[in-house]
Amino acid sequence: MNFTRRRILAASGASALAIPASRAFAQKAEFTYKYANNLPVSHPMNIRAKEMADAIRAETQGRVDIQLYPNNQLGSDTDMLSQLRSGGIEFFTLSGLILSTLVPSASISGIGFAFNDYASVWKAMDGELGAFIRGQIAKANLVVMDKIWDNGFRQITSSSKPIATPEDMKGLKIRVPVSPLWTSMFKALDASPASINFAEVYSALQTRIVDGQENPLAIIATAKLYEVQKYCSLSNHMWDGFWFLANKRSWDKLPQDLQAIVAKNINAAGMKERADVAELNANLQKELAAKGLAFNQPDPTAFRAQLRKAGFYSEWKSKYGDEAWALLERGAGKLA
Ligand code: X2X
Repeated sequence: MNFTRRRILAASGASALAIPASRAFAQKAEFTYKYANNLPVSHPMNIRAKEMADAIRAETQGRVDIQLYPNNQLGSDTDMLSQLRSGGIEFFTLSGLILSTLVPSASISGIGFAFNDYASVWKAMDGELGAFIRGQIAKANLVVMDKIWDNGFRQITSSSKPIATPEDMKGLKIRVPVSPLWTSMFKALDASPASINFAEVYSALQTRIVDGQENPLAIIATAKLYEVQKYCSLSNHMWDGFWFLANKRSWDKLPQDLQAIVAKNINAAGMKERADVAELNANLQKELAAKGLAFNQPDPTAFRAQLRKAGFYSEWKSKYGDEAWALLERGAGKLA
């Protein structure tokens, strides 16, 4: 077993990542910045972010101290996005799809069944499509790091029935994150999507406000969603990633040499997080099955055909515009 999986299994509660007061740098930091996110402390995002914060503290001789606030401690994604914009927090990682509530084209990477594998994801997101999206994010007055962090290919879980064909989606009460693209996609599949922030997902499933949700295996495992779900359909229906964002005023306060150290370490941590998540998503099925989740592997062709029939691709192509859509298809192949 690799080290990430061992740590995820060993980690329990916030104590696993409690940050000890840094004794190495007794003086108060010049820049004490908050980094907040929505994921459990045991997810590779928080494991790598903690290493990253330590490395930044060391490399800046204690001048920059990034403090982690994982697991929606500071509120839901919606709350954290407004805190980021107002300067209440300095750093935040957010799915491009949720960011699209502010930067509409940021959801384009989540179009259903666009990417077949990680090779095409990274080629697009580290290439022209990613550069285009980052340009749009910058226009919204936010700073975004070059390397997007991985969330993964998403899978559908439910407490009521296995999802094998598009017909099984009919009327399924399924939680989706707060994003027009997500709602549109699951409506096109004839499901009944409910927009709910991740902070509320476990309890929404537990109390049966919704029957299902969709997320990569690394999140189903670390957020313990398997405790409140029975079936998992390996639909790989979309890829999702987290942009590492900064408040512009706070970022501009950092002298250039410190900006360079911070950006370098954030991007390097993101690359490690990508490797961790890809490995987890490839290997967690057995562990989750042992915990009682029943897996099935649907044929994606029928789902894609249903989306096409419902007009999903042509609708979103006209929303994003030809330029952005061409960049997506350059990485993903012909969609609409
Ligand atoms: O809200 C979700 O489902 C999550 C954790 O995958 C995102 O942040 C998009």
